Amino acid sequence: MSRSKKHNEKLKAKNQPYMSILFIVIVIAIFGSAIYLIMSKSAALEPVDKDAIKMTISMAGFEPNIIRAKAGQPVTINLINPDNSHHTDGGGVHNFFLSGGLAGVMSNLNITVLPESQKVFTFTPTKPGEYHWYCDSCCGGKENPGMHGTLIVA
Ligand SMILES: [Cu+2]
Repeated sequence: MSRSKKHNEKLKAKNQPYMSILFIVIVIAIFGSAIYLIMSKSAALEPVDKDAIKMTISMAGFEPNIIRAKAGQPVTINLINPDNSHHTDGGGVHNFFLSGGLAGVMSNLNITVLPESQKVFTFTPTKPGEYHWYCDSCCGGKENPGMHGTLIVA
């Protein structure tokens, strides 16, 4: 009996270094995956339309979040979403919602940009004034204070 107990303890001691190595490998795998997910978020997307206003939309909000335009002149925006689909809030999907009529445009602007992609769109505001746009996706959207912007039409 005591001999078998001794034998078991010997085995345990023998396996200890392997368990430590296994533990370290698992820790490295977990941290490696986490770092990969975080880094892949910042993958830079080059705008497809170099003449357009480059605007980034992410969990950090709109950048820039103020646009100046002249009434009657078209505005083209290259909207880039660098967020990946691993975001728990809305799956990295964002959008640009500007209520129609307010800026003199015929209908609502409702441009949805999927994770790690971009969209180019053009509209022509006709009435001078200050207009509000926001993100209307489930990232927090309108309720998220960072997900807003202002269009100033002169
Ligand atoms: Cu959003």
